[in-house]
Amino acid sequence: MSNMKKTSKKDLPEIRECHTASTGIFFKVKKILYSQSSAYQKIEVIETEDYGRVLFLDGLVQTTERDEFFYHEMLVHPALIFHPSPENLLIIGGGDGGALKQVLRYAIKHVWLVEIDSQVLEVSKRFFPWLTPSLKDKRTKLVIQDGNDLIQKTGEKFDVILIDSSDPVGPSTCLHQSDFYKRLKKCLNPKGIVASQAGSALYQLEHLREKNIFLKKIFKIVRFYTGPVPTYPGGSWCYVFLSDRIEPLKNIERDPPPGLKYFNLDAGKAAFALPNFLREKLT
Ligand code: AG3
Repeated sequence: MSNMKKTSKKDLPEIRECHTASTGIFFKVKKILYSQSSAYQKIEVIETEDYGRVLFLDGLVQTTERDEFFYHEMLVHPALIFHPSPENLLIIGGGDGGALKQVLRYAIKHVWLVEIDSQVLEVSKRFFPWLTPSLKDKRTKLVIQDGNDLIQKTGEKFDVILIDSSDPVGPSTCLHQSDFYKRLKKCLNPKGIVASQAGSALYQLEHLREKNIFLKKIFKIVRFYTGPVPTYPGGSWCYVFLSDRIEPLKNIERDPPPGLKYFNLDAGKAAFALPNFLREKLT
């Protein structure tokens, strides 16, 4: 959890996310731009020297101005370049608009963004305006609802579903559980792909191992991939690509769109090559 600490009178205060009882990341706070609790969580936006604006939810770093593209591009582009015809998409979470911005680079028909906390959307519009114009795109259907609830009730089928959740705590807890993925599968077209953020390669290894076990019971193809996110715990982040029909890397259906800062085909291929310690846990 983050906490503000005044180190000395001359120093700027610090905000930190603890990864364990003895490690974590801190940022010197140039300015507190926003700090309020919504019905679901504590929302903080801080202006920092090195990472620009940083969004915290319940003390966990979600989005920084400087490195959000590492995460959002890796979450979105693998699913979008390997799907044969992505037309109807769903993003669960992602109220900062970062994943949506990447999705809208493709000629898709519709994308639903389902965010549980309207206050996250409002805060993002105000403090991360370069991520949020996509909320106004004609193809975007914005729904303020619990994603878990929506997928139980909707009759809609999707080609690609992206899970842009937080850690398995607070409002995101259910988005990491087996029942959620079972329901998700019912909303997926036969050639559908789910890509989900899956957690820290270093600190959430046991959780990843368990996730792999239950996901393999639900989807025929379960492929974890990784990428760096400098401000997330451990710096090395995991994602999971799920499908019954589509094997990643087999058919590249389209080139990634121009103008990306992180993702390209080689970076995409490399991401699926797991280091030994992950391979051991996830096979
Ligand atoms: N979703 C993944 C955030 C996980 C970060 N965890 C942490 N800092 N402990 C990011 C949402 C941004 N769209």
